[in-house]
Amino acid sequence: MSNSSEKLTLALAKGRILDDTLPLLAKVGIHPRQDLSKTRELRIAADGLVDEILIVRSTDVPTYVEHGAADVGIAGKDVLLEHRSNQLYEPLDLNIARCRLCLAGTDEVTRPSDRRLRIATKYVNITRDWYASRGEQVELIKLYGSMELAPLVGLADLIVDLVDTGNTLKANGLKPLEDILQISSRLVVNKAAMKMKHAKIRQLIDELAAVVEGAA
Ligand code: PRT
Ligand code: MG
Repeated sequence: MSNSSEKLTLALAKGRILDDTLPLLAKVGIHPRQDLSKTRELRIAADGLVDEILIVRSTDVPTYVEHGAADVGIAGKDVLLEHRSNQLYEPLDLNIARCRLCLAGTDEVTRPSDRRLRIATKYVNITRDWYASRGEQVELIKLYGSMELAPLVGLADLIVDLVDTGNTLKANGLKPLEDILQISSRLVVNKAAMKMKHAKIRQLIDELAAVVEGAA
């Protein structure tokens, strides 16, 4: 069924994942025909194994791939775990955009006696599961950014957020209290595309894997 005329579409997010991904793509001979950091176009033709790159919001990468609007995508493990799709294969850890998901706060965790702990985060599913696995129910406050502010103004007791250098927490008088997960970006593949375009996708996985291995 598979032949070399099949087109392969890759969903990618701007920002740090794109910065770390472009050198990987170049090493396997995939070259976008425009400068992705400059163009305003969201659909960019490419040369090499991938024919087209879609520029989407990082949290939307799993959505594009699970619906088959893109055959493959690159997304943070944080985004994938929070999104919770069972329609995606995750064949390769690209080992880029690494960070950790942390519980953070102003000081040690002191549990209020009259109510549940209040946690502000973008990662409500991951946080709920993590606390549930320790037998604790917490009140979750969903935020879309600037999580560090929440404990400072009494919106939450603690936050769950991504930490790299720790500078953002520090600048807001917070510190990491516990690591929840180690994060890196993953290649994800649409399940139907994996069957229909198997040869090309297999080649992409193998070539990227070789580059990641070499870099390790
Ligand atoms: O920015 P936008 O809202 O459009 O989308 P996004 O925040 O999802 O994109 P982006 O590019 O910021 O992050 C995309 C992915 O990069 C995340 O899903 C992670 O998998 C990965 N990644 C790796 C990070 C970080 N490191 C990181 N440090 N994502 C975000 N951060 C943020 C963090 O949220 C905090 O605000 O950087 C700040 C902390 O950094 P330090 O170095 O001060 O600790
Ligand atoms: Mg961001």
